Amino acid sequence: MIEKKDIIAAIATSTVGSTIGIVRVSGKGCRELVASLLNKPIKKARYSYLRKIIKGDKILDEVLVIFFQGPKSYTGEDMIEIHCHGGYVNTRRIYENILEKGARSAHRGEFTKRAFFNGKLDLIQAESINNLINSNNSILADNSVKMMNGIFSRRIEELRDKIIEIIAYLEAFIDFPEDDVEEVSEAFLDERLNKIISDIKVLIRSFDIYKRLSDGIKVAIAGKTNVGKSSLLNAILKEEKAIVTNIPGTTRDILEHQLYINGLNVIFFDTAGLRDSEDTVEKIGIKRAMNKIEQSELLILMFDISSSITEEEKELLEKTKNKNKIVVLNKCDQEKYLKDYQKLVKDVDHLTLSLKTSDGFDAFEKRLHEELEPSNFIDSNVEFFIDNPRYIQSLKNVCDICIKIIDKKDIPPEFIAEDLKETRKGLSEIIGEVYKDDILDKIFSTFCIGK
Ligand SMILES: Nc1nc2c(ncn2[C@@H]2O[C@H](COP(=O)(O)OP(=O)(O)OP(=O)(O)O)[C@@H](O)[C@H]2O)c(=O)[nH]1
Ligand SMILES: [Mg+2]
Repeated sequence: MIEKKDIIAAIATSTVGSTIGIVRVSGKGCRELVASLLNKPIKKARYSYLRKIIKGDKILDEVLVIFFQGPKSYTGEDMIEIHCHGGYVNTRRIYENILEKGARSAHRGEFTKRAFFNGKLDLIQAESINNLINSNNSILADNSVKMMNGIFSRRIEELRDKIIEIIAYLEAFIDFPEDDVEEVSEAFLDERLNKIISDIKVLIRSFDIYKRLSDGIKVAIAGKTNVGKSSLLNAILKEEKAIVTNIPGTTRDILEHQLYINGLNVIFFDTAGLRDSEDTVEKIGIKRAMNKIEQSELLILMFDISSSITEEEKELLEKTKNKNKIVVLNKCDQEKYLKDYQKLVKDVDHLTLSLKTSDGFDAFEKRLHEELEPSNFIDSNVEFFIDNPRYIQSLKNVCDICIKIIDKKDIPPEFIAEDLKETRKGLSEIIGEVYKDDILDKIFSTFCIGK
């Protein structure tokens, strides 16, 4: 639990290289505490005052001070934000002066924890704020904003209300069996519970979208040795990241590089060129390349039209026939075998390219961006997706209990009601209506100080 009477303070912005620093103060009496540093009262709430921070006869900084009167504040209690000039020393000394006046350093996530205890947000919303701050692409950020605005909380409340309704029917029968209260039929129970189970399964499945987006969309670049895979990676990244030489077998292990495309976190894998090799290290590299090709969500399959078709290339094309891929005929500046390759890939949509002259690269990049449209990875019917394993575990437990009730026939209604109360508790724990202190501590310890 929190010490409600404490006034807490924290620097909410980065102290390195930022032009503005924000010091947050929260708790009853914070207005008077900060005013004592300004030698002037802070009269109005939600009003920005330009004030000097004074220590003895010295001016420390000229700052903007905003007072938020509880409950209309982030934490739900009186709060002050001081916007000072940035930099480590300046922000830090203003913060330390606040501590000297009697505030204490806030713990990680303590502002949000207070907001939670003061009913300003539920646990899902609190965690979404943290997810928003930590999101590594704009789709995850958009999802966090939806969660912050309660889209998932409402879904959980609906599920909880459906369960409460069933419990109410069961209890009416348990409490007043002689009063003509109709018994809850198995069919009725099965229908209601099956609906709850299917709603939960949709939610659980949506977590896959999160995993995919947060881990990154995997794109493998593959082909025989020397086709220009590493050259293509460098061209995509617009940086000389991978070693390029005319020696076949230059890339021996998988090179991994990350890029944001269309707001998606995309991981490119440059793989070892495929050829029949006796070299132990190269053989391992080729095996790894094959695994990466299998795991990738998009494959860039490259051919070198300046050299003749190999058996490995024919095999690779066959093996990847069902894969989502972009087929590239590279080295069109030396198109000696163009006709052979065009014949080989006649049934597959393909692009011709020269990484030497950059001919065709714009078209390739356009195609790559089209393949990496977020709509290709997120079903348009998905309103939001679950972005936290904590919810998955709780939802699975609820689902399991519902399945158990359906599967076991002839259970007395008292037992069913008890089981359903467990599911209700599980859902309430997700929102934080009921909670355990250690779970809360664990959740808020992942937050930044000042949030
Ligand atoms: N003429 C010409 N040469 C190219 C083109 N693209 C790449 N190269 C050259 O082909 C050689 C091999 O390029 P890499 O990018 O190292 O090929 P790789 O597929 O990564 O090769 P491995 O790692 O050995 O499998 C280098 O000398 C490149 O400069 C192109 O479009 N035209
Ligand atoms: Mg290479």
